Amino acid sequence: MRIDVVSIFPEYLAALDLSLIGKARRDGLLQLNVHDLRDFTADRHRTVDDTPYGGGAGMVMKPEPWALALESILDTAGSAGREAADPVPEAGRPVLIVPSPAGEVFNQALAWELAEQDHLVFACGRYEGIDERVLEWAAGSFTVRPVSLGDYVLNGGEVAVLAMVEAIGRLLPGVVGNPESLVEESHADGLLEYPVYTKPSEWRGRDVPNVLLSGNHARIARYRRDEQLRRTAARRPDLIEALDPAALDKADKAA
Ligand code: 6GU
Repeated sequence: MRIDVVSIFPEYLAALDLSLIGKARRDGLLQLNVHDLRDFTADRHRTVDDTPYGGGAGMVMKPEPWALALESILDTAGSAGREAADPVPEAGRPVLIVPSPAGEVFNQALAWELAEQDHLVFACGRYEGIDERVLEWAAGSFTVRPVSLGDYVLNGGEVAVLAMVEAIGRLLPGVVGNPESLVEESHADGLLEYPVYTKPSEWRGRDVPNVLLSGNHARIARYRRDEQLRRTAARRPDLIEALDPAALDKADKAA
């Protein structure tokens, strides 16, 4: 997969050199390019923002640097054998993800969907956001998706991109050593994960639940499933409401 990130703070994205995602890059599973939006300005001050039409607080990102940055990415994108004037079929277009508290909410299902794409481009806005015409214009060559991490406000898209690239990157084939861990984890089955314990079996007066020491795999699986349901009902009742009744077994329903 190829990922491009455009930001006025490219240093923010340095964390993507670390850990699992950094290794995926070095292994060639993920090609990640970070671009400085100011490299696409033409004035002495490298200006990327201006005051909003209609008034109001804060500044808005100017459209032209964004268009030049996105065009330079398209120029180097997988258009092998295609003439520049040819329309790009919808399915083969890069996806332009615009982090914004006004976007659709990012979740595990969207992470899986984006992990199946060939090319993602993240446009990190700052201030009050990017001139809306950039998104309209970009829809001619990208599938444009404004995406939010949740109902709170960050100062810019960079931290959201770190979260999304990590969530997406770990789903790429070969990135996580044991793919089984992707199937068992939180949200894969619509429930939160069960609690986990390691040695020692008694620690500061607290015992590991006895069933986990029993060696009885059926009882352990039942205990874990019950804990998932209990936790999810307590912390995320919205997830219980959203469960497909067919996903519940007989013992679940009794609980
Ligand atoms: Cl994706 N961007 C910004 N600026 N704020 C957010 C967000 C994204 N998600 C939640 N708050």
